[in-house]
Amino acid sequence: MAPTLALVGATGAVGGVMIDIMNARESVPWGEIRLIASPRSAGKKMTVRGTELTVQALAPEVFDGVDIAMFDVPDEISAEWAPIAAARGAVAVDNSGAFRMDPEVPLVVPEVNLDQIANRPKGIIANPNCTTLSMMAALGSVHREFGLTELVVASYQAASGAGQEGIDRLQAELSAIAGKELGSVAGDVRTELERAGLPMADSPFAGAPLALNVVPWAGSLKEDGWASEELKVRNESRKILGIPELKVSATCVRVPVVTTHSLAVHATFEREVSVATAQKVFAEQASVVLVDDPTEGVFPTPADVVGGDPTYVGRIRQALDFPNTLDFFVCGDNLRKGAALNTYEVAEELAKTL
Ligand code: 11C
Repeated sequence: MAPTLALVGATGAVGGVMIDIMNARESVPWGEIRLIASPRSAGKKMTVRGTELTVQALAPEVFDGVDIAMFDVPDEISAEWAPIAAARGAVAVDNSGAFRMDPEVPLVVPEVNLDQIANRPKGIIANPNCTTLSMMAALGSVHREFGLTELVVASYQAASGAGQEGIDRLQAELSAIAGKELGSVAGDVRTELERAGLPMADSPFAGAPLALNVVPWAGSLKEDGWASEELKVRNESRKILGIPELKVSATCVRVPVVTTHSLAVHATFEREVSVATAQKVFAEQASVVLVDDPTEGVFPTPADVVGGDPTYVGRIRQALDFPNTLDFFVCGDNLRKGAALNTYEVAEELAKTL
């Protein structure tokens, strides 16, 4: 019998992308599809693959008969409800941070460690953070070729990483400053936004303007001045790649881009590297698109790749002063491969095993 799929968080930004992905698939393996959300959204009608479905309120019974439940909800909701779904017989594929570092929960990127989906004693599989995910298909492919030992990354993260609130805030800031001559005097953007009724205290971006700016902060404050996003990149990269001692240092930065995270990657390997081999490896990875022709000014940018499924890689260079080291730039849509698509790909792979 075709498996039953539940989508928990169906009315959120990532839930909407999951529905778009299902609608765009030539075929899906599902029999029944159930849409689930908070009681506030229950009763809402949404169309999936031509059928109008009514959103159901999150409750234990909605998981009865469900084979796979994709979750895109806040950490505390997943922490409570993914185990309930699993106890009712579903495999939960969870996009929150609640279970990612649990040793009994695999953290899966199909291009890198698909074999891990079978290893799920809690009936839960975790989906990585969108920043980690945005580079992982590309990084995994060069790791297989050269053997990764050290990773230094700087992220350029889009506003939608902070959800619909992040998108709305960036759009409001851009509207408030449009056509004004700002950005040449310290503090003028901040003052103009406050004047326009956009107090910094209300911003999801660490109390700094995002328009005409970059903000060297993403997530919450952790020990010794690290931001949670930076520690997620370190811990999750180690777990996905299966290199527990991997040396990682990350700096996460928010930029005024609506959707698509970018990362500047400085990766050191056990074996000798070459740009030509790296380009070949990237080109051969099905979910990576090589966009790398410096003579023609060709490289990936968020504005050019947003809405796409692949990870786009360019600016590939052999680091001049660091042996066995590559520098490259990746862009990936943080709502698609960075969240909804990877979760859905894991669900599709699971469906083949049921
Ligand atoms: C951001 N990467 O850009 C975050 C959003 O752990 O799933 C995703 C947070 C997470 O703000």
